[in-house]
Amino acid sequence: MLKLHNFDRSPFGWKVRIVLEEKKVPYEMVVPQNKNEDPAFARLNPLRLTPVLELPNGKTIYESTVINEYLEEVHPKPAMLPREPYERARVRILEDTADQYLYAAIRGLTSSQFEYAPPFLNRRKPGEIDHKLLEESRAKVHEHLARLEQELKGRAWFGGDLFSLADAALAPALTGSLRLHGILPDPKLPNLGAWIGRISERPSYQSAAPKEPMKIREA
Ligand SMILES: N[C@@H](CCC(=O)N[C@@H](CS)C(=O)NCC(=O)O)C(=O)O
Repeated sequence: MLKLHNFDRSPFGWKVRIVLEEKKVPYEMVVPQNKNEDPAFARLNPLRLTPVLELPNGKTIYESTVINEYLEEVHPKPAMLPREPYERARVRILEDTADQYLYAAIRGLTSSQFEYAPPFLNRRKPGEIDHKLLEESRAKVHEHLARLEQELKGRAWFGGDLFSLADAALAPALTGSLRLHGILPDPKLPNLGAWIGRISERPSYQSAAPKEPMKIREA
């Protein structure tokens, strides 16, 4: 059986779990114990990041986007990439937006206001908040959300009629982090609100969601 080395609350692990669940691929969830020091973990992924997909023959695949592309190739049904090349590229651009740009802005939003103490984000004392980073990050997040709202115009999913790799990649940010930060849902972003409603009903999303999500602890 496939093994997925990842953490319950990890957004990148969550993104891969949605694809595994959507494609109904059985897998064993393995939570790393000491990934930064354990040499065995470095053999799974020399970058020491999760998620890592371990194949039954012991070979490993890391980087969530690469893992999901592998799953799409090996388990093509249901398809999570459209057939037409431009539409495939569009889905990949949206996935890349989530991974590289939206998460960077969310990280700024979090670190400027909170100390990371899983399962809590501890709110910093007023004098310790990095207001410059907070405002820059908030502006970037809103810029991305305005664009994503447009991408959903006339579409049920980021992949159009298809629940796509981009939908899986965006789910942890749009339904997890940004909900926690009170940024979504937002009545000014109705397409994103409707998408959140739809994905929340999806069995793959429900099975893949963190069992113990992050919580805010006020100062
Ligand atoms: N580009 C990587 C990012 C993976 C990543 O940042 N993973 C986080 C967990 S969500 C991690 O392992 N963080 C721990 C660390 O940086 O040591 C991917 O898409 O898989």
